[in-house]
Amino acid sequence: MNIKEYESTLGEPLRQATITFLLTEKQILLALKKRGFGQGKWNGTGGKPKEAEDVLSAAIRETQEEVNVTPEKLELVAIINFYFPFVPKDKNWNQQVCVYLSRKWQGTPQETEEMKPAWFPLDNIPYSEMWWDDEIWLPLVLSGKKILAGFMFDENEKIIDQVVEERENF
Ligand code: 8OG
Repeated sequence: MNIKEYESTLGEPLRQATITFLLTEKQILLALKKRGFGQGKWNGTGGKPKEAEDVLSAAIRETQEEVNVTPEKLELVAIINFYFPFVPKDKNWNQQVCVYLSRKWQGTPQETEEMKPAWFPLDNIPYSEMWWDDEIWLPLVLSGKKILAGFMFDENEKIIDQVVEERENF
C-alpha cells in the first residue's frame, strides 16, 4: 500500500490540524505533549479547528491554550498529509496538518496541563524524541523552504511511504 493507493480509498477530505513553532534567531520553541495523541513527544503547539473555525485561528488559539502565548504573525510553511492505513478510519488519525512559523508573539511560554514548553538551539533539535517524519521536513522549513508532503505510517508509527515536494507558495 502506498500513499496514492490509500488516498483513492478515502471518501472524504482529510480532517485538518495545525502545528506552530515559535522561532528566535537561534532557538525554536518545542513543547512536550503531556497527554493524548503524540504524548511524550516534543512538538510544536497545535490541534484541530473547532466547528466553523478557520485553520489560522485554530493555530493561534491552540498556542494560547497550550503554552499561554499569542502568535502575532504566522507564516504557513508546510502542508503535510498524515496517513495511518492500519488504524480504523473512524478513529480519525488521518489528517492534514498546516505548519506555521511565528517570529512575533505576545507573552512568555508557560507550562499548561497539555504541554511543557522549552527552547532548543536550532542546531540541537531532539529529533529522536519527536515524530519520525519531523527530521525529514522540519530542517527544510527551517531553512526557508515551503513544503507539501505526505507520510504514511505502519502500525508501529514507522514511515512506510513519503512524498515531499517544494512549493513556491501556497
Ligand atoms: O488535537 P490533537 O492533540 O490530536 O493534535 C495532534 C497534534 O499533533 C497536532 O498539532 C498535529 C500534530 N501531529 C500529528 N502528526 C504529527 C507528526 O507526524 N509530526 C508532528 N510534528 N506533529 C504531528 O498529528
